[in-house]
Amino acid sequence: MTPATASRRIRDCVLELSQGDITRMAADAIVNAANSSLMGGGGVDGAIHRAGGPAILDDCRRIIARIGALPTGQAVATTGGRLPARRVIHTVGPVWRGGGAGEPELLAACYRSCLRLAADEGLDTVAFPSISTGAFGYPVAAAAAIALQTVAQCLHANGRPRRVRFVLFDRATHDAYRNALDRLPDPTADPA
Ligand code: AR6
Repeated sequence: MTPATASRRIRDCVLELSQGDITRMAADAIVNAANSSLMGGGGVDGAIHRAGGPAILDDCRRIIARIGALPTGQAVATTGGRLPARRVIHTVGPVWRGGGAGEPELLAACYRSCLRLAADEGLDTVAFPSISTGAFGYPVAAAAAIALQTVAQCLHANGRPRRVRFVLFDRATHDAYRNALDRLPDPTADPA
């Protein structure tokens, strides 16, 4: 596995960053930044379906037949198909509409939903892309701060999964997450 470029220990867990292609990650689960249809798309969604093969879409079709559509902020899990990851956790990030339409809360809900599902399935290592900062237009510095704070709070509260890695595709996104990690408040500190 590619070495992490930065990391933070929280309880017995590790929160870490790397730059690269999430479809190559041999984690228990990788997260997909999907849309409510779960029928695939561009960006990381397209890459995951291409690399993982049709078994992922078959599972998505069964889920959509049951629930209709996946609401923003929620998450479901499918097989990883041919991916090195065993499972794919699909979540739907908010479309950026200027910040006044509940986007921060919905983005945080994505990360919480994915980590809750991972804990329910007993998955120890989870890799996230930068949800919503591509086609959905969420400004990356703001998204990075929410992503890392939310994951850090979950790890502090639950002590699992043991390892959470953000796999950031491009240099600018990686550097925004690196800055946000450097500024991450201590999750054990009392709020002022
Ligand atoms: N590995 C890691 N990150 C990637 C990869 C990859 N292989 N490919 C792209 N990214 P986006 P969104 C990064 O657009 O904004 C889709 O069509 C990308 O550079 O994939 O949540 C869905 O079907 C960016 O930093 O997701 C939805 O309709 C980040 O992943 C919609 O786009 C997220 O970009 C979701 O938009």
